[in-house]
Amino acid sequence: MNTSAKNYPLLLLALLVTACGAATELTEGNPPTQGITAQVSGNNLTGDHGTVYGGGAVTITLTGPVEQGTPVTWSVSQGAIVGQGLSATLPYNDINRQVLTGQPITVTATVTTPLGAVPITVPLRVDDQAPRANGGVTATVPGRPAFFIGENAELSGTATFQASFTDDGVGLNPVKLSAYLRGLPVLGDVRAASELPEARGYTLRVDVISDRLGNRVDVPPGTVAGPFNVDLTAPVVTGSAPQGARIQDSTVLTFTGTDPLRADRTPGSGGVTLTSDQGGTGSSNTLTLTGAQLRAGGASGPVTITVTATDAAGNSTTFIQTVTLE
Ligand SMILES: [Ca+2]
Ligand SMILES: [Ca+2]
Repeated sequence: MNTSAKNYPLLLLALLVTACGAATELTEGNPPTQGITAQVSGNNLTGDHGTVYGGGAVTITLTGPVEQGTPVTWSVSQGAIVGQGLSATLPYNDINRQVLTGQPITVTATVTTPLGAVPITVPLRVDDQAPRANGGVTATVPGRPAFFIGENAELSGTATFQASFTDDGVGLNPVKLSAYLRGLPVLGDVRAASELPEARGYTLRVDVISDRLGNRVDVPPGTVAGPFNVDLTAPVVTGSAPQGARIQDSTVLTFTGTDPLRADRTPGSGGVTLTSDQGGTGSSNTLTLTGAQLRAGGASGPVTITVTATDAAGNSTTFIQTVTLE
């Protein structure tokens, strides 16, 4: 990026218009600084908002008809600058990481010439700020808002993972989550519970959170979510009566839901709840339904009962029972 001293009157005019709200006539007799340019170097990206520097020190050097040893005073509209002769550096330090990001800044080199002090201004955009945590690591299940993955959370295959960070400057690099099982890596860049084998005791870790200029969040190594469990298998339902059984008012139909072992041979998430389209009385992992309850609901003769069983992770299955109410 080059900013010629030729632009100085225009820049000053613009500054005066901004500052005073009115144009002020420039006087004649500008010092002969034409040809002095400022060269900016450092890590940078060019996008919609022009070139943005950052993620490391930025150096500004005056070139052109200006001699080594010429006195130059350096300043910056905010943050810190270290100037030495014809060159200055915006250091990548704590202060600059906090204040340089977000709005254009101006570096000014005031060159002392025999005819007076001449400022060379260099407008710059800098992003030295790392992304911010904005909700952390959450899971989402369709139909539910995102939730933090609490200890021993039971997740079905419909759960997806998100790491929520925002960047005030050039934008994020994708944040990748890695799944670990009992301390060992299982899958990098995991997006959904369905990508993981069914098991208990997963954790999620994040490797690097950085923006596109390389400003990094200092994430200590280790767990960012969990431990949580993945349960991909719906409960199994059994009924106490054979299909097509003839029943009376006094008959009690009992439906029982059991959650199979996971693939890693640990118990399923359990907590099975049962409901039916014909009502009934649920308790723990059973549902009871009497002939009298069916009749009270308007049933008579052949009846089809649809029982739904759901485990703690949200996996559900349906079971159809046919009976004839006598
Ligand atoms: Ca940034
Ligand atoms: Ca299950």
